[in-house]
Amino acid sequence: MEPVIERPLGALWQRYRRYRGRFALAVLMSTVNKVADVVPELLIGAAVDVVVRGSGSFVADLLGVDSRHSQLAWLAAINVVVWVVESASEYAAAVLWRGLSQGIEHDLRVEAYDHAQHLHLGWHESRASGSTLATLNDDVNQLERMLDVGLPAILQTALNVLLVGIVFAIASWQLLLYAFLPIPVIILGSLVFQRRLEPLYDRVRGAVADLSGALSANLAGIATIKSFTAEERERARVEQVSAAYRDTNLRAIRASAAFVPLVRMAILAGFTCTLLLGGWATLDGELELGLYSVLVFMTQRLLWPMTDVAEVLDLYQRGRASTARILALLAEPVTVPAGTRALDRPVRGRVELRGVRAGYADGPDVLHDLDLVVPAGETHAVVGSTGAGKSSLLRLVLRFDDPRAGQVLLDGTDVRELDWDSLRGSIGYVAQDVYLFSGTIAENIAYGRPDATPAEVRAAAEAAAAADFIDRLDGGYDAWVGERGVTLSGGQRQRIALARALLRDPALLVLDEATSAVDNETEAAIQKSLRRAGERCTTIVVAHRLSTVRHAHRIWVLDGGRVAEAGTHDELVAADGAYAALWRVQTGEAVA
Ligand code: TTP
Ligand code: MG
Repeated sequence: MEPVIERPLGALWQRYRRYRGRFALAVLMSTVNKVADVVPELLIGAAVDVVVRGSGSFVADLLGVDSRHSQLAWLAAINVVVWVVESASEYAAAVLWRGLSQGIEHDLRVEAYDHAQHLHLGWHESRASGSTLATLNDDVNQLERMLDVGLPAILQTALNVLLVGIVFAIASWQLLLYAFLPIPVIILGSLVFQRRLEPLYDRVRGAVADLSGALSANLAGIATIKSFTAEERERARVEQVSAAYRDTNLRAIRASAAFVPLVRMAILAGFTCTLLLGGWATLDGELELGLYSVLVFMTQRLLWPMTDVAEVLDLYQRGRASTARILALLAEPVTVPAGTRALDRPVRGRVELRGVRAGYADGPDVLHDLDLVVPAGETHAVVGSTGAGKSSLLRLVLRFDDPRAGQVLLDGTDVRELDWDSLRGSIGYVAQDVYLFSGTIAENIAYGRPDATPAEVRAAAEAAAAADFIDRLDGGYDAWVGERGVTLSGGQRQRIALARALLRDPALLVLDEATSAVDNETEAAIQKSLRRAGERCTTIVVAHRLSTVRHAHRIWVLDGGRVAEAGTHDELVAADGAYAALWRVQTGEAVA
């Protein structure tokens, strides 16, 4: 269940106190800008007033200047100053708002990413692929648009209403009423529209997700599509998903496009009232001509920006929803938190499982009441049929998951009490599905020890029987490895991963099918160097190929999440149990 954020924008406001000063400054600059923006219209009215009334004009009263020419000169000078202020404040406001939104966007993205990478593996595995990415990427961008475009627009519209309202109120209460009549209608209409559009936009967002999901899944599986000559079928499928997106989008656009004409009608009503009733009042001598012209201009300025209200509300709502999603990610509890104890150095690597019961999410137990000890310095193997729980066992040692019952101990301390450096920092791990980063071979090998010297990187590569093929690569250790290691063969990838684990010189080496993809000869070479490495560290090896594990100090045979038997290779063969049967099949002495 995702945490629910009740008031996302309030929560954002609380979270980013440090931006409040900059926010206040941006609001101030927008306000100055808006005021300076309104003044030229007042100046037009004043100019008309000067021409019509001469020495009795408003300007004459204010400045005590009689001549019309110098009155107009004064107005022109004021106008220049106001324009300069307007331009300068416009620039300052743009820079401030942009900086504010970029800053918050950056902080939030980095914080959310960092939080996500501390959430436990099961959390990531249980979410639809891409949805975390969507939050870190699309939602953060959406928030930026709200802060950068939406918020200043809301502020400007509000200021507009306020300033124009003041001018109208001074001029005539009646006209204020007429000119402002459309505003509640427009706002109410926007809200109603928003409510009607919301489900349509939801469907559009759903269709976008479907479309990008289909596209990325197909591109990832392009080799499979080709091998089954399924291009036609996939084209039809993408066409269908894309058509669904087009249609939902069209529906939303049709509905939303009706809004602007409606707003225009409301504006027309307000404008006509001001034009006509204001004009009549001027003719009757109740309103100065200068003021009348100001009011007509002002009605325009007041009402036209209102056509954007729906769009701004839309931005606001999307921004709000995105903020809620990002904050929900940030509020996700860390269920596998690091302990605080450090192990005594050097770490010896003794592993013990005591009565361990474990499983995934809400699923059944996959490990049942498991007891297992790997004394420091020994090499133990875990074998068993596929799905027996071998990888699950290793995941517990690395504490990717916590057991449902029982304890996992490293050097006699419960792994839940250890800090990450003591636990994972002592382990060299090669996962069953090797992951390489895009970068050079040397960078990949040195991933766990970025300060390693080239000589150390080379030694690790040699220990993993990778040095020969790396030397033959174009560029050697500087050869580029593509995303997920695409430029290398399966066996080459495994050996890079093994070198990466060995370079850390770990107290505990954990290998999950680490040599399953290399040929027998290379495997024998790796075995030899592993035995040398194994003199310094404890090793747990999972393998299907039993020749890989026959020299282990002890072999644990798992069956259905339980230890079926355990012993040395010779003991197990002599016991003539499950292991012996497997051994006979693999050596060709028996047919399964
Ligand atoms: P594993 O521990 O992955 O089995 P294994 O490593 O022994 O198998 P293989 O030789 O093929 O590598 O899985 C044990 C059970 O746990 C299996 O029924 C699948 C289940 N499981 C999950 O439900 N979620 C997971 O993330 C994993 C890794 C396994
Ligand atoms: Mg496995």
